[in-house]
Amino acid sequence: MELSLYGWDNEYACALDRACAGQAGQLEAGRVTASSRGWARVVWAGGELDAVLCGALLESAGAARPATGDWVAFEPDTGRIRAVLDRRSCVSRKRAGKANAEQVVAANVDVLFLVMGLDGDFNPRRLERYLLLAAESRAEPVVVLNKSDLCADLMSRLHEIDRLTSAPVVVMSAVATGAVEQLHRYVEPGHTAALVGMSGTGKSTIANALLGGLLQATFEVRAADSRGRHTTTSRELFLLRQGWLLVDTPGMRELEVWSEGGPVEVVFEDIAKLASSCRFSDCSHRGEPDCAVSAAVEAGRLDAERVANYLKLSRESTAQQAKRRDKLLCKAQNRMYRSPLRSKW
Ligand SMILES: Nc1nc2c(ncn2[C@@H]2O[C@H](COP(=O)(O)OP(=O)(O)OP(=O)(O)O)[C@@H](O)[C@H]2O)c(=O)[nH]1
Ligand SMILES: [Mg+2]
Ligand SMILES: [Zn+2]
Repeated sequence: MELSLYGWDNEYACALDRACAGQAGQLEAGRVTASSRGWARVVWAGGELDAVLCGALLESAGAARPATGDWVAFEPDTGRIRAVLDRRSCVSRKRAGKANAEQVVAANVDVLFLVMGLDGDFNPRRLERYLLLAAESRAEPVVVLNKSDLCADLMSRLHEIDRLTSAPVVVMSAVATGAVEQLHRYVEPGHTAALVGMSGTGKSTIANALLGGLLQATFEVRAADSRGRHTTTSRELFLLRQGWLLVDTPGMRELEVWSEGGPVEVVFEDIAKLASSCRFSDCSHRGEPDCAVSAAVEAGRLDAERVANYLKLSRESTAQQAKRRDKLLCKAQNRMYRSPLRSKW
């Protein structure tokens, strides 16, 4: 298997060198095409294998484990994964439920197709959330408005989306012959794209149309060498005939972005710009005097719902970071408490 087909380049080769430093024996590099709790399917120079996590990697939590799209260093003779190579980008969400934990949707993604239906699924506020997911991931977003055949007021919806992002917007009906071909222009050969969006927006329909006859062929190969529990995988990386790689992901019921902070202002650049002219630097844009954001809403230049969503996503991001800081502080305190130095104090 030629690894460059899967996106291998010099930067990853350097990452492999770093990962190999101090490791006994020869490690090989491979890319994860599917993964589950204790194993990962890996393509490498020697073909494809089901590799296993071991040691610290097996005990590590969520984000440290290999995810679909990751490059890993593994022992070819035992199939043990020793390290996950530094990620170039990482699409992450907050794990559903109460725990403040990161869940990696896909790693090393260059282009993120944000798929939204033009039917009842259409929701600009949700798209803002997905744009934040993209900004946090370091992948380039492309908005895919699917099911155009089910939409009566296409122009007004397009206008609404154009106002909230400068990302490219593709309109299509994935069930129409050849419609998905327009996606090829957004991804270079050797680059990786992922489809994300709510359940039922047509991600797998798009993936199948892109894969064409190849999906069936790929499936047959996998069926021949898969063993029971490994067959049902949630996220898989496919190599397309056009030379780029595609990850189809399961629809998300709820999406809370795993946020590092800054990108909220990137996604809501218009509001952030206005906010810099508010009288108070810590203006909450909720009725303070000389608030430039409220003034823009009153003048009809800015959508009040967009402002509300900006405030909501900012709050979520701040709360997440505070929880993470508390956790780190708590860990540091525990370490100090257990430290032998403490007895000397
Ligand atoms: N009318 C119409 N139906 C579509 C279009 N794209 C997909 N569908 C249909 O929408 C339904 C859901 O499509 P899927 O591709 O399974 O959706 P998904 O996003 O993969 O859903 P999850 O896997 O649950 O996240 C299927 O019945 C598709 O045939 C489209 O452009 N127009
Ligand atoms: Mg699907
Ligand atoms: Zn303000």
